[in-house]
Amino acid sequence: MSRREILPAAAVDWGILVAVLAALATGLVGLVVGSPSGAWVFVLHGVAGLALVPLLVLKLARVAPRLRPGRLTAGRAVSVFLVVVAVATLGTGVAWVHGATVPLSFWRLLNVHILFGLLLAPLAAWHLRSRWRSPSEVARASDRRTALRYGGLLVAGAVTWRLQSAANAVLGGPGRRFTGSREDGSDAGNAFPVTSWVADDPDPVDADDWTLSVRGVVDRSLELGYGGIVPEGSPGPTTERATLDCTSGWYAVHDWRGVRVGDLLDAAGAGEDAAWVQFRSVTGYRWSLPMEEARDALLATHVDEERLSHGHGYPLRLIAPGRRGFQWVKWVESVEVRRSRELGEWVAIFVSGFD
Ligand SMILES: Nc1nc2c(c(=O)[nH]1)N[C@H]1C(S)=C(S)[C@@H](COP(=O)(O)O)O[C@H]1N2
Ligand SMILES: [Mo]
Repeated sequence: MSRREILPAAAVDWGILVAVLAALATGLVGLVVGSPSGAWVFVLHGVAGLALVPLLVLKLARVAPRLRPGRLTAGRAVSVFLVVVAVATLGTGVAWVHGATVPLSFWRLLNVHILFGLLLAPLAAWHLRSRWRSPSEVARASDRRTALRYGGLLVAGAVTWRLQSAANAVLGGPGRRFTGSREDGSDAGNAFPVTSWVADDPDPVDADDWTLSVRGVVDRSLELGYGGIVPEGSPGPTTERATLDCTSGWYAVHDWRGVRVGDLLDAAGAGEDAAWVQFRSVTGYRWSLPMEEARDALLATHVDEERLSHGHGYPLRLIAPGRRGFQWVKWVESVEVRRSRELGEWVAIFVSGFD
């Protein structure tokens, strides 16, 4: 390590790689985390992102001389683009945390952040392919001072993250959950954001033409009309308070009223080897919950005593407490009891609605 270097070049590059991978992994996993036991995923995401700031500064200071216009090769142009995308990812992430909003009708700032983050991965992989440094190279170039400085960097990332959260709390604004989502429209009946994941936008469903079918691994399939979704002999309609938390960064708490899925499954006689329950929309959008969790879930007709509006899934939508919004299937027309999970639903949530 030369005396003017704060960290050896190889150690900076490895640090960047580790931080990018950690941020990418926690960013992706965070999209499906809905219960507070997973809050650490979001903390790690913030710390990894903040640790990238000083590392990128060190890296840019080192490579800046190579970037003079006369010396720009195609490879270097891609690297410059990579830097731009990395800065955009960090910038949108930090701006979003601090409550910035963008007037991009459909897209929220968080979606823009996710898009930049996803673009970063292939660019970084391309950038790496010719620049691979083995970990032993880093070990040779490092000493105790390097390790200490790295420790310092991580502590700085964690402290900055704490200060940011504290500043956020003091500056006020609508409350944020551990997922980072901001409150929007709680207890306001149907007056909360309508969000579809990608392209789902069906025509309004006519409840007179609609039925709910309960099928699959059951003793008897059921075909229920809108007026008959609460099985006879069951405890009756249930109201439950639950939080809808969308990955585009907002949440709302409501009292949802409807039928307990377990009551439907009892009426149909779910088989012994039934393990999953899949909820399917009229659009083909679908998601499954494990049996025990599905029994506790609700299929709602009402929100805060108002009948669900079309945008919110009339006539029937899934309420899956502790799950992120994209799993709360709207316009549900079938409940299928299954022995295994259908992996195709991971595709369906992206492509349903495209003809
Ligand atoms: N059929 C269907 N259900 C869906 C979606 C969709 O696109 N299609 N979007 C999901 C997403 S991403 C969220 S956050 C919630 C939003 O519910 P809301 O529009 O009532 O706010 O519905 C979920 N259910
Ligand atoms: Mo969502």
